[in-house]
Order: sequence, then structure tokens, then C-alpha cells
Amino acid sequence: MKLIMSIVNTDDARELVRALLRMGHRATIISTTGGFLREGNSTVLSGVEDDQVTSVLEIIRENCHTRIQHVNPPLSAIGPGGFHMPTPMEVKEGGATVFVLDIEHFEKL
Ligand code: 2BA
Repeated sequence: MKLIMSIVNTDDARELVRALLRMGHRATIISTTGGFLREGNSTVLSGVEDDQVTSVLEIIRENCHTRIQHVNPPLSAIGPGGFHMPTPMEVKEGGATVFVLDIEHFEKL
């Protein structure tokens, strides 16, 4: 069994979970915050059998869209030092950052 953790744009998360459920998968949404932009995103957890991983990845691909954002760089990206006039930088965000983890043991108690 695998746990698929997908960090996605919150605007895509509901539709993604709907699509997963329609295809007979189970899913949980957690509200999360990106470390770099410090903006809200969503993490979708889905526990599946090994042979369903490809299907879930396909559903994620279809429902999560890449966005270009222009943001002022967070202080952590500027580094230590003196005065700095921030210039907006372009970041390509999403569609999804996906981790597929082996599950050692699964049990519903
Ligand atoms: P954030 O950390 O807020 O990052 C948002 C976007 O900013 C990233 O999009 C990337 O395009 C850019 N970015 C991140 N760190 C950067 C840096 N040091 N310099 C320049 N640009 C940078 P994505 O790569 O699509 O990531 C979207 C969100 O997925 C991230 O939000 C974070 O919450 C999560 N994520 C991405 N990679 C991860 C990882 N290896 N481990 C844990 N979470 C991760």
C-alpha cells in the first residue's frame, strides 16, 4: 500500500478530491502553508493499493494546474545583510508536489 501526499493549490484541492472520490479512491484534505511564500496551500492525502498509484497520479495531473505568480521575495530568500529594495520575482507554482510513500502497516481500529 502507498500513501500519496500531494501539495496543491487550494483552488484545485476540492475538485481534485471530488475526482478522486468519483474514481473510488479515498482522500483527506489538510490546510497547509508553503514554507517559501508563507501562503496557504492544501495537502491531499490518499491511501491506495500499489496498483492504483498510476490512476491517482493521472487524476492529480488532470486537476492541478500550474500558475505563475509575481511575489516580493520573502526575507528568508534575500539573506542577511543591509538594506534591500525587493523586486518582485516570478515563481511557477504547482500543479502538484507529490510524494509517494510506502505504508508499512494500515489498520482501521
Ligand atoms: P512554497 O514553499 O511556498 O513555494 C512556492 C513556490 O515558490 C514553489 O512552487 C517554487 O516555485 C517557489 N520556490 C520555493 N522555494 C524557492 C526558493 N528557495 N527559491 C526560489 N523559488 C522557490 P512549488 O515548487 O510548486 O511548491 C509548491 C509548494 O509545495 C511549496 O510552497 C511547499 O509548500 C510545497 N513543497 C514543494 N517542494 C517541497 C518539498 N521538497 N518538501 C516539502 N514541501 C514542498
